[in-house]
Amino acid sequence: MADSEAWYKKSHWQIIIGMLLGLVYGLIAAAAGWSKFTNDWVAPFGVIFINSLQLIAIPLVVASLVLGVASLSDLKKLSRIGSKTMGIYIGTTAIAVVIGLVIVNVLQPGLQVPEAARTQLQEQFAGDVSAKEEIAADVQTRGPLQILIDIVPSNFFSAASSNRNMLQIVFVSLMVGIGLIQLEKAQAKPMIDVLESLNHVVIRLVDLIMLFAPIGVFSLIARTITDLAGDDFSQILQLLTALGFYCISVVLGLTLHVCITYFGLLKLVTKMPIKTFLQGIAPVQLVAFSTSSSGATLPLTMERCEEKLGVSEEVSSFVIPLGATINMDGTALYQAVAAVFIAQSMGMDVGLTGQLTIVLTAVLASIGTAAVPGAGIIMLVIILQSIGVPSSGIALILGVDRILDMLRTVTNVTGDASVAVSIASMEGQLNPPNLSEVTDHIRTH
Ligand code: DAS
Repeated sequence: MADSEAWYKKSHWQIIIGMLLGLVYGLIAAAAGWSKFTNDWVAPFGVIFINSLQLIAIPLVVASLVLGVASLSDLKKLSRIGSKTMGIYIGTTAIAVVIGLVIVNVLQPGLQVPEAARTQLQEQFAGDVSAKEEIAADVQTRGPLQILIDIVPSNFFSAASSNRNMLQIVFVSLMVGIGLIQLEKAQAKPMIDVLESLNHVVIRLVDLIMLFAPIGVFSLIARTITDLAGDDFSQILQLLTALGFYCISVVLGLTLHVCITYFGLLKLVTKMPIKTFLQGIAPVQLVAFSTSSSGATLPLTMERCEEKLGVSEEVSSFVIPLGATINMDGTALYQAVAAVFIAQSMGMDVGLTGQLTIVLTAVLASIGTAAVPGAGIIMLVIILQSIGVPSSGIALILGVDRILDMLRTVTNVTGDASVAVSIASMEGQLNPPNLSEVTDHIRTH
């Protein structure tokens, strides 16, 4: 883990430096009138980065969602623990999405985006927006249940041929995963082996794409600032203010979710003081923050839950790995906020149907999100496509994504740990070591 931790930490600073340099370059380019040079020689790298994120979304969904669902086959063995775990995981993720939607609809950070930027975004994504208009036009001529019909493709390959059919791809992946659960282990093994290998390849490709992130982020920020400042510099300040409101919305949502949902759950089903829980998982949260990877943090999450919080090995070894695979409340909440923020910044109204679609797709997407840095924004493509918002709109938020990735990963692992402690308590398998031992140990380490 040390190597990957060090690697992730290094990549954080590279992306943050790319973001700041993009801001500085954009301001200089705008003042020096380098707009054409920027569009010809800098902007393409941002487009390449966005395209690569959209490219990897489909294989990432198929591999990680099918495996995520197929991994539930263990539920049959541990049906009591399994069904409780799944119920709490799905429930807390749905609550996270609702908290995110409430905050982004109340604060409406996207409306802070200046008019010039809105126009620029709509022009920049004109192609995608026409797709949205096409879908909108269809909706007026179709029946009330057409949205359900559209989820079931008649041909998977035609569905996979376009990012616009993400819900169909999610549906087929779910069905394949459910089909695999029905098979005998020996029958399912060949396909699961292939999908596991594909999943490793895709996650490696995500890491490689993220290597390009500092350049991609630099290019996107540079182009946005240069184009914007063509009008006047106050637009830049307004756009940065809007992004600031967006970050505040995500952080507020994550904080509320941890305090309300997780602490509420612990209070409800365990006698463990919140302070003890936080002391027990503090190192886990630090590693999650520094790596942005639930996967890299997983071994430590299990160790701390077993040794410091008294979760039995049986519960910990089932609940926590499952959580790292399918339970990403921080990511789901962030995706709800980001999707509505991008829609607002383009002057698009998501509407109640769209918000309900976000709840469904964000919960499903969190099952399929890989536990690696940047996976959340790749899966955001699904949410945006499902509500007809141009997925290239992620260009707007990429500059601040890594900082939010660190925070949402902390929420993800905090959720896994709080559910593990709760399940252990419900199963009578929670034996917290003597509190003084815990505090003594922490004081001396
Ligand atoms: N970084 C992911 C994780 O490891 C979450 C995300 O990308 O949203 O949990």
